[in-house]
Amino acid sequence: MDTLVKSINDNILQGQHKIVEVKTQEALNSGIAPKVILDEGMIAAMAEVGRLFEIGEYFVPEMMVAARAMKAGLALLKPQLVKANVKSLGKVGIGTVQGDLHDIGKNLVGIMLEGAGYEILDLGTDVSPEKFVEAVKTDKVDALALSALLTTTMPNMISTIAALEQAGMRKQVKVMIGGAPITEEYARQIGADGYAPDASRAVTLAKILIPAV
Ligand code: B1M
Repeated sequence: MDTLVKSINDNILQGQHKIVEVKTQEALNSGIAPKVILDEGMIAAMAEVGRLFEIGEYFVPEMMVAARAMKAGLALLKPQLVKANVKSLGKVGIGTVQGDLHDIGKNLVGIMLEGAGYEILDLGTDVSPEKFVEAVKTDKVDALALSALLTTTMPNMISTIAALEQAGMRKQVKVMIGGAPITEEYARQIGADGYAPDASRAVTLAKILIPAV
């Protein structure tokens, strides 16, 4: 691994957001591909944070500072990942489901979709089924992208789909889902239109689900 990329990875693990910012800028200036910085420097570091949390070496405060450090670096990568697109390919409402506060993956999916030419309505985290329904009614989104990182909040994807059905809006919106505990099988089970395991495959899925106009 490149030493700058390794330094980004190490400093995310240590929650050093200012150093992550500096090293990310240096890595970009030295011509390292944004995708390498993202995958090897940032996403790999967050996976390690999760592992350390699981074995009891990290606790919630360490996860929080690591997340802040990743966000600081991601903000610098965003302009490189999002290229200006003149015509919108469609509008996607994106949010983390009710009860769930994890937003890094959701933000990354939003950035990649935006980069691919979709208009993004970011509904934030802890989004209630009613708020998702409102986005379809009022903001006329073509698709909803639901994110869940906790096994305990996955069922809120079911509640969201049920709320869309109850409001008579299920047929007019595509529902795509993702997040670490989500699987293709789960998407099928709950009647979602599709599942994407990561941000770039969320773009591929959006292209399939949202017909080009
Ligand atoms: Co949380 N947390 N956390 N946490 N946290 C996990 C998810 C956990 C797996 C850690 C672990 O035990 N190894 C575990 C969940 C266990 C489980 O449910 N089975 C866990 C836990 C337990 C908790 C708390 C309950 C801890 C506590 O309080 N005791 C608590 C819950 C709070 C809540 O939400 N109500 C909690 C809190 C937090 C922090 C606030 C401290 C912080 C989040 C900060 C933030 O997001 N602003 C945090 C963090 C940082 C993590 C880990 C370490 C990293 C998550 C992350 O950002 N990954 C995480 C461990 C892990 O995931 N390995 C963990 C990087 C990100 C780029 O990946 O989010 O997977 P990810 O997104 C990917 C794909 O999943 C996909 O694309 C993204 C990019 O490729 N994707 C989609 C995501 N959404 C999509 C939507 C789509 C498509 C693809 O739509 C189409």
